[in-house]
Amino acid sequence: MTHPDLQLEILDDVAVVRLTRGAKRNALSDGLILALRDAFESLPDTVRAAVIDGEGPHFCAGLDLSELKERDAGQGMKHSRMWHAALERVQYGPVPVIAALHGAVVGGGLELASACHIRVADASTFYALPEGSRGIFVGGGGSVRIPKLIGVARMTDMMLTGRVYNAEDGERAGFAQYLVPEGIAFDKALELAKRVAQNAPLTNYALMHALPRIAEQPADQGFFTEALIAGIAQSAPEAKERVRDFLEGRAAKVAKS
Ligand code: 1HE
Repeated sequence: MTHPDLQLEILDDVAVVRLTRGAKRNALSDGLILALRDAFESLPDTVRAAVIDGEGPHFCAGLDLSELKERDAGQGMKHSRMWHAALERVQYGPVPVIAALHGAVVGGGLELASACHIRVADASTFYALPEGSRGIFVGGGGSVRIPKLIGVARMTDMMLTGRVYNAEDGERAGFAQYLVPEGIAFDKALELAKRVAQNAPLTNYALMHALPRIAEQPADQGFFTEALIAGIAQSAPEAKERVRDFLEGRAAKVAKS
């Protein structure tokens, strides 16, 4: 993966994937979207968690509007499917991904953030879906993923009225799981990624690949799938070792935060 607007850095078992197109507010060109897909397809086997970050004052301004040229319906559909394929690699790739958010998280930038597993926002973050006022629609999976975070009603309002959520209101609405002071979203995301990287790989895999599917299933099927995954996870040697470590006093207790 080499693209001038994407940087991949490996810090032990954590990959840091950084959008480096700050001058254009990290607007996502087709080339950059494909590079993101490639980056998550070819992470080294040693990587156990990833952080996505954006250079400059904003996380991401969404679709590169300068590329929004005349497309017919079929080309528009294929373009959207290209985004789907790339963000699917983020959500259902090899490792949990933590987004470090600051400044604008808008349009396709919010779609990218919503494909990640954990979102850490700093106090400068704001969220919007300007597609509504640009005469277009979300095309990067936003209509599937964003309502799961904030609900259909809030997303409808954002697109109809151009409403912008600030960092605090955004956290309350469900965009981000963590809200931190300005300037430290990356540090917090990296700290969380290091923690996530210590989990048993099968637990992380189940959380990424099984949980969202179970949550979509009717309860009866969900309970059954859960039982299958629970059985598989607890049978792994690493799970047995971790439980033994706790019972023999070698593992940390759960502590109040
Ligand atoms: C861009 C883009 C972009 C900035 N495509 N070039 N997204 C939007 O509708 C958001 C559009 N952007 C903005 O509202 C603002 O740029 C920001 C709030 C993100 C940042 O404002 P600011 O004042 O810090 O920066 P700026 O001066 O507006 O932009 C700096 C440069 O970045 C400028 O280029 P320059 O050559 O004049 O320096 C901008 O043109 C450029 N730039 N955003 C292209 N998005 C799968 S479908 C997804 C559909 C969508 O994502 S639609 C929503 C698109």
